[in-house]
Amino acid sequence: MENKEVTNNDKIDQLQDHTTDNSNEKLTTNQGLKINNNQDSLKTDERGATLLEDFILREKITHFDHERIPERIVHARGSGAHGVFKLNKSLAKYTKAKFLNEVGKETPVFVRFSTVAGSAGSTDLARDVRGFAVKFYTDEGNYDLVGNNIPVFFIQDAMKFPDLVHAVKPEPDNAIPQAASAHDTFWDFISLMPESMHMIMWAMSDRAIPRSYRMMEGFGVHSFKFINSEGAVHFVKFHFKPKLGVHSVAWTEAQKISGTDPDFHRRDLWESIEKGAFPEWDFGVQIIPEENEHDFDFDLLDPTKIVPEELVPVQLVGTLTLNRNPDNFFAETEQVAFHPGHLVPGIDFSNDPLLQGRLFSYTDTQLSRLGSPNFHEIPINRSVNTVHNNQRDGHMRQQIVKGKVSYEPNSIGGGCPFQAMMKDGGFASHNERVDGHKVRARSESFVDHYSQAKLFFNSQSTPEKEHLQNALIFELSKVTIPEIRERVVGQLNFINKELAANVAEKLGVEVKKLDKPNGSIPADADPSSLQSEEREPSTKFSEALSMENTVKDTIESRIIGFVMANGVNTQAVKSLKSKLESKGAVVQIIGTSVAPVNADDQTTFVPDHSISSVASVSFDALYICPGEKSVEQLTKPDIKPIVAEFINEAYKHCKAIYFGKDTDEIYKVTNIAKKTHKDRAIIQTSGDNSSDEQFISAVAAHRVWDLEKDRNSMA
Ligand code: HDE
Repeated sequence: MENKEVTNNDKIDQLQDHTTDNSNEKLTTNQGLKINNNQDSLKTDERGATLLEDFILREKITHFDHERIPERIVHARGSGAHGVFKLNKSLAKYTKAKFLNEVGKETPVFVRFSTVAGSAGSTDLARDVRGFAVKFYTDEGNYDLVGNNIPVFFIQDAMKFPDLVHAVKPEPDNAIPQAASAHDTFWDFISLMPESMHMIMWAMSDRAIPRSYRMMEGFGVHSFKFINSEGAVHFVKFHFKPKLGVHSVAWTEAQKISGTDPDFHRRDLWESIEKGAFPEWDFGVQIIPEENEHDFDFDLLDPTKIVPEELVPVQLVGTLTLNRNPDNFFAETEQVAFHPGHLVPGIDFSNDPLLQGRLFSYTDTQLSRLGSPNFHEIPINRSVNTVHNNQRDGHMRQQIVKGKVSYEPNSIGGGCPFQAMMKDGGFASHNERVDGHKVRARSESFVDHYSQAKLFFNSQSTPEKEHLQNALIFELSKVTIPEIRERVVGQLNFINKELAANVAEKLGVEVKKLDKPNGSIPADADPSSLQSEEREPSTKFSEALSMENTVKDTIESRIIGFVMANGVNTQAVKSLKSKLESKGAVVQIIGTSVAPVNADDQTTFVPDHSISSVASVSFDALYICPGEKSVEQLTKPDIKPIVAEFINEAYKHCKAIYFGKDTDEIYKVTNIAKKTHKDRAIIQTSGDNSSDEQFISAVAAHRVWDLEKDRNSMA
């Protein structure tokens, strides 16, 4: 017999393969009884009452009535995928976690991305933090890294989490608004919580409206600990950096996408994986020896702080690739249960008080959502390392443990299952010396709330600063209570005076000096001594914080809309299409209807969309295809305004637009014709290679955010 090594991927397939293929099968009840009529209930007569005896109807309806489980209280809206994590550089020096030791080691993963505030059916494009939760199915048990796309958090202590979430969720009296932070209660809370100001800078930046889940960073947020085989401790911060770069959409675009395609991110992830354009991230770590814990002007345990990459560089050590869509959304994406407390030997918690609180919450929430302490037996949650313990029974128990023994120590079962020695992979918490008083208080080292907010703001490019400012104006304009607006402006004033003044002007409030940063001050401290408004960040500027400095040399998986009508020039379409596709871009044809487009030779192109039923927000760039007849069709009076609006909107959203040869008549009907400034992403061609290349690099650069004002002034 062939002796084939069983990989973890094979094990995942076995464990998780509870899939059913219904093809060529007869319909049955849940007891396996074949059903002979699935159309009608059992009645006393054709027109008579239904009989209680109808066990088939009752089974079907009862099951249906219980199809929903409670959605996640936060992060309800999400999408997931399977994949693999590959280690490229050993971290054995720092951690004994086996999946981080052996170069080339591949560990299966399941990743779920999410928004935080909205319900399961809410739009993907809400202005919100994104969850980035990774379950590593390691040989030593499941390790969950339950992070976000923003490296800090709103609050410093778990005690405030329910308050934060209550504040951002729909208001309790009328349940408005859905999936939005732009309302009174959120900003009321924020205005009284200066510790949230660093996170607010991130959440109001374009990071909160990503172009794609595939174009977001991921962060573990808290400091964790690595423990090596000698027991030495290093603090560690986890990072995922997308190979496609970090890109966002414009806020006006996000709002429109929410209407035209609320599943934009879900669809994007699904389709990319289906097409084989597998999303990839570099996995990186920032490592700080335990003895250097206090070397920084912030506290490593404070989750409202980053460790600037200038101080501790990110070492890239692995690759995360998502390569398989779930077979069933509910069974996998909905039932996957993450928990920061799912650890493996070699990784441990720090004393970050937010992380410590999370350690309680996640099991508790699984009990309420999945309804049983046996949630670990659901295929998606199973460990590839088989589970052996004396836990038993409970709702929906799947495992059938043989024998009489369910206690330890025992002699009847030969003492099994045994405790594992550390050398055999037994987990032992880091043996940390603890010496202190029992207090309900916060460390003074947590009290600097503004300096890293300044660092973030100062590190943004001019367009990014403007977007952040506009986001604040948008959000605060929805706040109806003037005092709240004023208090937020007062907080912003501690970060940047110009930002505060600009926001204040648009809100019609004054910049008032707040007496004291409120909120997280130890109860018996003198608040004035803890004010941090004048503190400047020791790192003044960090390149890594600006999306301006992200990857801009790939067009992989960008969606390019080809606008055409009958008579389009086949040769031009085919040539650009193959160039773009050879670089991994996706070309979608936009016709005047979905009827096949007859080109200027015998070719026909089948449109993916009709221009009247799609908006340009669904594309990264446009090609206005050449062809005399096509141009004629697209400028006919009935369709001309639609074409113009379609292109104008792409123009406003700073996208690359390529006008093919002799498409001047279309160009003229757009606002672009009015432009007086130079614009590197508007390409008009004579059809040569250099304009193709110019277009490709404009697409790779994502958007010309620096020209946004010029472009919008043409609207
Ligand atoms: Fe969570 N969080 N969280 N959180 N969180 C949940 O667990 C909680 C926090 C994060 O795709 C819940 O299974 C508390 C920080 C993600 O399934 C719940 C506190 C970060 C996900 C919960 C925090 C996160 C959750 C809801 C403060 C970034 C979605 C459903 C002490 C590092 C995981 C669930 C998925 C989900 C509690 C703070 C990330 C209620 C109490 C900080 C990505 O247990």
